[in-house]
Amino acid sequence: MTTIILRKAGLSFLYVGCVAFLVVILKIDPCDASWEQKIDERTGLTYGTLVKGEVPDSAFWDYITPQREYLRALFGPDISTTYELHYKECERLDRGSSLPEDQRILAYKTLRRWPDPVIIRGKDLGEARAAKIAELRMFAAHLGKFVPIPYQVDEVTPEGHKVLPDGGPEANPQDGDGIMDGQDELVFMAHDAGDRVKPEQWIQGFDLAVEITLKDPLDNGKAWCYLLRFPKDPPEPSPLNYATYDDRYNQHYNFYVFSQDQFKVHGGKLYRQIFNQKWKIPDYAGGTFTNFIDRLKFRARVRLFFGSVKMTTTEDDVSGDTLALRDGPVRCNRRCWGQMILPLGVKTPKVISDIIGYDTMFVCPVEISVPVNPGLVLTDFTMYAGTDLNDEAIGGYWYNSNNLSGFLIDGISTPNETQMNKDMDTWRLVTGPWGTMMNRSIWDPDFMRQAKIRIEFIDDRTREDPPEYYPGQIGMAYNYSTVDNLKPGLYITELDWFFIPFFPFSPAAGSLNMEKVRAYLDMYDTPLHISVGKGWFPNDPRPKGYHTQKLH
Ligand SMILES: [Ca+2]
Ligand SMILES: [Ca+2]
Ligand SMILES: [Ca+2]
Ligand SMILES: [Ca+2]
Repeated sequence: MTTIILRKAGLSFLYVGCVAFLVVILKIDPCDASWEQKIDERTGLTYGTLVKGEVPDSAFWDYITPQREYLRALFGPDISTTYELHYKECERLDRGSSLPEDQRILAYKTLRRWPDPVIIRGKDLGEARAAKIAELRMFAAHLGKFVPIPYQVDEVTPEGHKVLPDGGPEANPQDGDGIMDGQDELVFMAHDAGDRVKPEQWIQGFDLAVEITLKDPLDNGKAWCYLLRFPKDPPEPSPLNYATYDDRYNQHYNFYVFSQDQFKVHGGKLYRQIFNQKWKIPDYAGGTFTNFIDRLKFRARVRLFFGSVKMTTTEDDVSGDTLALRDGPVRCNRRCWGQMILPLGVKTPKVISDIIGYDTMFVCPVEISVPVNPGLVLTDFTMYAGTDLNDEAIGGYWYNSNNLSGFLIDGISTPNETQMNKDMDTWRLVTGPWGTMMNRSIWDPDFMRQAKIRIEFIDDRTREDPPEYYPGQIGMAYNYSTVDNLKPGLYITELDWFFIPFFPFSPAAGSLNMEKVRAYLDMYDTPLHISVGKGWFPNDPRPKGYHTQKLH
């Protein structure tokens, strides 16, 4: 019976786990209300307030404001974001300035890539391999200044486990050795690379310099940055912090997007779940800082014993919280657990998943390990996962790779919408004055072979889909998967949320800026080339989870 063991799997597979333990089928009863007045020590708010999502967001501004002030102080009043810095450098290229006036600049940055994180393993770092991580710093030349850039080294154990040292009950700082080993990862953003210079003309005190060159294979644009080692008194690193997690309010702060995740109470206990209930995009990223979603929905219908037993579960039936964190300046890896709460106290195995935030995106490797075929019990399961929007999204447009003319989000279903092409898409996107959210799913080919997946778009406020904060479905797009029998094996799928800054919204269907969409697809499909002196190797920007870290 209990033959499915879900280890380190991701969100959407949470529901598979319930099958294994389904011995009793009852309607799940919401907790009694006595918990509502209980006070959460970390916020001073009542459980009732937190569960309703009435959570302040001012800490986001405490996080972002000093960073924008730092950039203004460094580069002048018209640059308060890395986006403005990047496009100022791109404008320089558009003007055709190719000969730097400053003799110390050997070549201008010509790389136009914006979203890509750059991930280089220690084994590829030349002389910096085996360096003490604490002695390393990264710099780049921007607008005539040699400045520290955000970077982090994420250590990995020789067995392939991530070191997540920055908090949570399963933090494992003892597993890192402080040395840049072959499997450790140096991480920074491509947009932070700059002009080519000789570091010794700009800064003193280092005894080792590794010049890292990035090249876009599509247009040969290049940019450079420098990994320097300071045996004594290394200079202050950059104060920029592109992604972080605030456990008090269960909020993710990324430079270009704010996320509020759900609180949930099960059995009188408060959990900080990983399901989003608010996305807000600030004005300096092209949004209005208005929440445009109802919630992230992960739902499953399971049929057991040749269809004689049916059960529906939702994201509300899940307990879960943070296990461990690696909260660096460039990315924040939050490892969470989740568990279905079933009637009579029956619990499914814990599912573990990594959510990795960067400045404009969240990437989530979804891993499922099925050691034994559950077919004896499970007849089939249907799973749908997607984001329902709210009234603020009305007036926006929805697009995907198979429906490029787009649909108006107005809570009213049209024949065009119901008869759309429902084939699997490679990306989808919602955009409005409040900002832009693009999703990409990269499915495990072995899962794809066994599942029937189609894409649904429901924009109909009369079709309620509880539980939800706002009754009715508004611009709700989701994957609808049906699986009869899942063969034993490890399945790895990636779910991504991209928040494209200043995606030009115009209130007309079909006016999609494909260049900005493609930039986020190119990140994985045409990865940057990297050199640290001799030869080129490809960037490896895709996120790794628990198993994928080991497989690489
Ligand atoms: Ca190490
Ligand atoms: Ca951080
Ligand atoms: Ca519509
Ligand atoms: Ca709704």
